[in-house]
Amino acid sequence: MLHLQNYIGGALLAPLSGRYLPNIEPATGQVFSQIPDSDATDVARAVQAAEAALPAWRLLPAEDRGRLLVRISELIERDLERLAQAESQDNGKPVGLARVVDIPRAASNFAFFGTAAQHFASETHFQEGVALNYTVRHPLGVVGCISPWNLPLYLFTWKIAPALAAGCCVVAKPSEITPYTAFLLSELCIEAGLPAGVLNIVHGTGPGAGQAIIEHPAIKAISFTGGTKTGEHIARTAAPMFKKLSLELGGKNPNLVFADCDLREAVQTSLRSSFANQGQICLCGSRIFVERPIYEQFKEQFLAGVAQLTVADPQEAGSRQGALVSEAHLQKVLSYIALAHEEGGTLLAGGQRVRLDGRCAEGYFLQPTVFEGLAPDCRVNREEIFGPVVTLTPFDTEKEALTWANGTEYGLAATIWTRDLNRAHRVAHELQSGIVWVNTWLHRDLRTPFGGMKSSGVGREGGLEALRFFTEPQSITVKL
Ligand code: TXE
Repeated sequence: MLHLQNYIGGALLAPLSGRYLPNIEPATGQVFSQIPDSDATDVARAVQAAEAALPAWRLLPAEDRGRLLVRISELIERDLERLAQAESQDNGKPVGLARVVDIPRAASNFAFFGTAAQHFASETHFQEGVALNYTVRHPLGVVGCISPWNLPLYLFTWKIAPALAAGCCVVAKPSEITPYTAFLLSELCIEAGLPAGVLNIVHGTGPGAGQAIIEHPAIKAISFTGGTKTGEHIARTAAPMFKKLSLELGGKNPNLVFADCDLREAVQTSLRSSFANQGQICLCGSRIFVERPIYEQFKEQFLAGVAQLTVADPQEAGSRQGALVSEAHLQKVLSYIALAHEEGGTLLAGGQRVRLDGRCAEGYFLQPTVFEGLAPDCRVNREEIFGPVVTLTPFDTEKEALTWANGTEYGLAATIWTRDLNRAHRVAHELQSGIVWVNTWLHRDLRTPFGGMKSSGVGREGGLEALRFFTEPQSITVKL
């Protein structure tokens, strides 16, 4: 059986304890690899390697640093098919999705920040004949990157690439539920000639390896994406040590469909924003509010689309819905379906676990599920489910839609469907969301600031924001 290894000091290493954890393929429910169950001793080794690599890495010209990152991007593109297969096997997502979203985006992350490294300059200003002020942005040093299981390589590289571009050395931990592509990335980094210790990848659990990263005194910053509860715990641990924190947490995103929208487009995109990656994307729009005059029409067309979403083996070309990531997560989502019934919802589609034949007989499949008739402030409409479950609710006024849209503790992303330009701007401005899409969804430009308001997180990733996060400004004043 495949045994993944840690990537520390440029080498692939077994965990010091010799302990491994089973890694399950969600589509089959079977163990397909073993991953290092690393602990604080492995993390300490990784930090030591990163500290040793830091003096040379931070002084390497940005052009050379950038070239190495672009080389990694090219190797990801070369191995796209192999990485897509690995991502699908490890996560349960349709391989077709990994091929067009996850892996190309991982390559873009390295290419984007590899080139950005050369364009990141700091400010200077002349103080009216008395002084010259300039700002130096020092790399923070050794930083920690911790990522989740839903978009494994995509989100892992979204943190690592800017940290490296900024001149930091990294100790990173992928989710223990989906570690495979992070391991394949370590092989590509060796092939690309990334200097030893610049990037270290330590596999293991949150309480084991993750906790050791957030507690380590030499790690100056933590960039984390994951659950809101874990984010709270990380903030409580790291803030008293004055570590810089970037936290990308949960969402309960509203999708506002106004009567004047392009209905066909709104329905088609809402199917994606509801069910892509089995609804396991923090940006998915799980609360769909539809203006009453088109409510029935939207519902009919939406349900017709849901009926076309074939739940199948993620390796099959026609699979539109793969497996959920784990049995535990499937049970969590099923508990919300039970709650939706208790809270008085009417089931319009799905609601049941799917048992497939053959190799997927033990897989974690669920029908795409739609409810209506739930109060906007009920638990199902306030708490993050993170699965293929959405609610439909009619609204009568813009004000009502906005009140409901903003009525959760989260504030990550929102979508507006309308042809009225004034309304689009007005509503976007009133939404308590870090990201607003008008007549589109998951339209990403890596230069834009990415992140949430309220309990959806702290800080922004993307573009120059990420490079600023991984650097510390120093102001120098020269008297004339
Ligand atoms: O995430 P965790 P889980 C949401 C979603 C999901 C819920 C829980 O609602 O149902 O979170 O998912 C590491 N110190 N999202 O439990 O635990 C962990 O090992 C340091 C939304 O799987 O937050 C993994 O690498 N690290 C989300 C990472 O944190 C710790 C994506 C995320 O895992 C740690 C995923 C600790 N003490 C889930 N404990 C999004 N915003 O996209 C855990 N980890």
